[in-house]
Amino acid sequence: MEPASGRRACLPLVLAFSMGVAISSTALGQQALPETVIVQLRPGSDPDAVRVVLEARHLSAFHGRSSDLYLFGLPRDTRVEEALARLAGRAEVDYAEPNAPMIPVGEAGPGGALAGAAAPAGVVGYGPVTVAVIDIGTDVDDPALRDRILRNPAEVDGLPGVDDDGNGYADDSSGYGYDRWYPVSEWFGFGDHSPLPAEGDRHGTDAALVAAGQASNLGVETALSENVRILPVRAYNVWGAAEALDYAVARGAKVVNMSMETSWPSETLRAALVRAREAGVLVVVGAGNGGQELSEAGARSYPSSFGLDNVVTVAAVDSEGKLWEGSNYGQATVDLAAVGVGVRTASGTEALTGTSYASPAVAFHLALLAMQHPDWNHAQLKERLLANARPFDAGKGEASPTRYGMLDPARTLEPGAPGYPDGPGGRATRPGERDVVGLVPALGGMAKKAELAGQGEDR
Ligand SMILES: [Ca+2]
Repeated sequence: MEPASGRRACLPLVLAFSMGVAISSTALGQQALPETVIVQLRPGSDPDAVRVVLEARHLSAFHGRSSDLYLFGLPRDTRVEEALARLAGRAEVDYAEPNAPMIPVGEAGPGGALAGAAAPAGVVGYGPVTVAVIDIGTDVDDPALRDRILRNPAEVDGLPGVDDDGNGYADDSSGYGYDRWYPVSEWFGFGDHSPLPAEGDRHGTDAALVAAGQASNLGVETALSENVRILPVRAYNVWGAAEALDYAVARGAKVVNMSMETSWPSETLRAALVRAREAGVLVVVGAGNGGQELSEAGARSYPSSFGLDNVVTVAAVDSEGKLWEGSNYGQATVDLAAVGVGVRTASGTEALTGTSYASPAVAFHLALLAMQHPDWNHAQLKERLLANARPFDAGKGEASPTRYGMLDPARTLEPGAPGYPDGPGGRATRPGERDVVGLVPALGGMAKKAELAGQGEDR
């Protein structure tokens, strides 16, 4: 859990300049953007009634699968707490809450050795499977990633500013994005719906590279990673993250990675996670980098602490299988651990450490499982994943830092492994399908992967 850095504080300036918007930094500084509150109205209630109570100047209806959900922009002199107090007990309000920031599960400095393990033989399956990466921005043109991005052909060939495929989102050719001030930015006319990151910010790109199988902490080498499709969606607050979840489900994501967290138990976010569950979608989240126990009595981090059964919470261990000292842990809400120390991606230059990179490793393995078992839902995939976790060293003098242990990649993907049983349509190992899924010989390691990624530029 990293505090907002000086770099983030500079973002308004960066955005204004990068978008060519005619707002000087001074003007933007003086023009304080309004604080916002989320209000779920009871059915049939009039949002204007709430607008009057709050003296709100702006409102937005939720752009996803939820009715009667609105975001109100408050007058400059109204604090969020005061607005929520005004709404307490009103008949038309189901709930009201802050539009809390979602922040990346922070990364720590370099350290640790590269993880490595033999590839399991004969892992074949159908593809592709889509993994949505909800984060603070992803470079969809990264050389090692761009061939793995889920494209939207109608938008790729479409017109700027037009929703060419009629899915409700204009220009979503390579994912979608909600900017830091969304939807306030829409009110002021500088909203940006690209999935791209702020310049120099690699958090989402690196998470996406891990989820795409382009990293050193996965424990397996399989050409099936080419069948993982990454759908990047950018979000910075719970309103944006909730819309991002609905968007990911609508685009057919089977697995979602969120290396993000909020300290606020947002009902808006929880409801979107429940809608993902109804669609059979698993959401993998980092446990957080506070080095704390997440428990009923202790620290909370959401989505982890909601306790939803379609959420998989991941702690970080080093390549020796020892809990990383900065990782949050806890039997109550942390499901398993994966390698998240000294992670190298195919196009990054630094070794990365944090639960941000352990989480997408699990998302990657869930995508491979989903290829093997295309008819499995979130519960079946999760059961197989957790049944094959193995014990590991807590390093804190405690029995077990997670509920189920740590990811065992090869065992999890083994046909007939413990957990939800292979069904008649579950295992996709049949002669002749190698051509269908475009298998190539397993790659030899990170150097080879980087080489391949470089070649990809010419394809
Ligand atoms: Ca569209």
